Amino acid sequence: MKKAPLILALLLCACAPKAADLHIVPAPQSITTSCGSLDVRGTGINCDKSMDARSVCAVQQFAEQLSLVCGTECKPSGKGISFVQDDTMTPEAYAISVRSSGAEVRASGFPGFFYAIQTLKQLLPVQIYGREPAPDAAWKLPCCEISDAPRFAYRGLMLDCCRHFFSVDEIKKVLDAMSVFKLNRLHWHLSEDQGWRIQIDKYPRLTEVGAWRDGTMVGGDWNTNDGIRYGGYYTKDQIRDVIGYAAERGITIVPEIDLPGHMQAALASYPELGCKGSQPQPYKVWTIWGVSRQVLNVGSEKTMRFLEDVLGEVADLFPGEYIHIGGDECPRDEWKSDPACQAKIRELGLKDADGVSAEARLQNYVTARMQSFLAAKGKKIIGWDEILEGELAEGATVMSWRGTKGGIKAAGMGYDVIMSPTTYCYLDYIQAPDLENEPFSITHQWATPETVGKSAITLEKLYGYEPLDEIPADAQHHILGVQCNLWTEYIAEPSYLEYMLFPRVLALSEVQWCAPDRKDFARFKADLANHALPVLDELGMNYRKLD
Ligand code: TNX
Repeated sequence: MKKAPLILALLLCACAPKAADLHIVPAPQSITTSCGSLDVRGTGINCDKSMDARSVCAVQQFAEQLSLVCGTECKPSGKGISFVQDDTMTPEAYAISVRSSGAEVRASGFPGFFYAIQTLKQLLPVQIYGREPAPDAAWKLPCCEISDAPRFAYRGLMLDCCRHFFSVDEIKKVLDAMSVFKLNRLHWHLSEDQGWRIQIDKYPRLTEVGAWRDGTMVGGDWNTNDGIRYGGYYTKDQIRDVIGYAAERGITIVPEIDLPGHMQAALASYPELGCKGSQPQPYKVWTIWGVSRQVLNVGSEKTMRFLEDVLGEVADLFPGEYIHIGGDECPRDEWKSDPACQAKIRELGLKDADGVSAEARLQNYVTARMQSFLAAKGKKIIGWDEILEGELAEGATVMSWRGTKGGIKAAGMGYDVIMSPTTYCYLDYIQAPDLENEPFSITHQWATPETVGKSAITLEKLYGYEPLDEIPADAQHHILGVQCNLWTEYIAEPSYLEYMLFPRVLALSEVQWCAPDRKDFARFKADLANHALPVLDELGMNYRKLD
């Protein structure tokens, strides 16, 4: 007689799916499962009256999508899934409780509700991402309790749309996928030696001239040029469209105007911004890759006005709090012989000292000026870790790319940091230690079959990145988050762009979202195979198949 309850309990346990069978990427903080499921065909989907309009809109879109794929309308009434405002929760946190009698979703605002919806979608058949009715799929949510919140607030991805240009539609496709995996920042690299990509009203030649180059070097050979005029740019209307599209998906765009180096396209447009006298030939939008020695003449007030005008328009256009001002790879040889730069150095009393040149300090001065200019417009700056050389003004955020040292140092000094080291986060690097079979990438330039193993950024390598390694406990709160970068010197086609992004962006999402104890590469790979990769298929995304 006593055995009956035990058998019943065992039966109940046996019918519940294991948490590991639910395949949510990035893995939620906590998830428990129980028996049964909630049929969502034609289910009621309700919003609490105190929810804000954006959240309600996100829920409505979910209801419309579910109605479409189930082939039965989900109504905003009746029993089913209830979205409930819960002000006690942190901004990005959410909780989901699914019982066979109904489901409840709690969050304190848009980000939480949006992420809850992403999780609900991952609990459903992959056709939820499609545009076709699929009435025969199993439209059931498994009974479960999920409570979740991200580890890091800044969960970024950078796209270089300068070396090669990608259409608004392609960017939206990437934003769609980013939102599924709960990334929340797209760092949009918009200016380069090889092309200027953003409309600036006050300087029309930036896009008339600077957006176009006379050909591109072929493969890794610097002595070649394919002779094909190449370029493109985004109008302000297109950019507003992208900003709005991203915002609906919980993503803020961080625009980058890379200064004072990587500016050759701007110099081709407005040669008077350069260091006169040092040019053997007129400036041209660059047709080769690398670090150009032709940089802005920052000794001239005219250049400063140009930068402020450009950043002013950028600040007016992008609603996010951050503007990235680049700062990387700026050779300062031209400044050494330029009279205006040297006069500025004297005027500011800058000296070679403590291993930092007067010219490096001149770059600090430019960074600080842009920072205070943007601060007056309510914006904060992010810069590549070179901005740390010399003295960096308070309030700047450092993006650590040359390994992790810059980030460790900056956090220790009290600066906010976004970790983006080449050693783990460079998606332009080859994905497998196989030079022969992987498509031509930047790694092919320097790696040999013997060394490629070291520089390859495999899915597993990226997955294993621990951003707080070597960060002292009292500085860890300065690590705002993690970002991967996709530089596109050798990436001209959308399908190759996607191949380099995926599935590595999914590994990135767990580095950004999950506490270390929630990470498990074997589980993650199973989640990919069983669910996340079919989701990418449904989104029409190209990706590298698992090994
Ligand atoms: C370094 S990362 C760069 C880029 C290149 C990239 C190639 C950084 C701030 N600068 O300009 O495209 O390497 O991997």
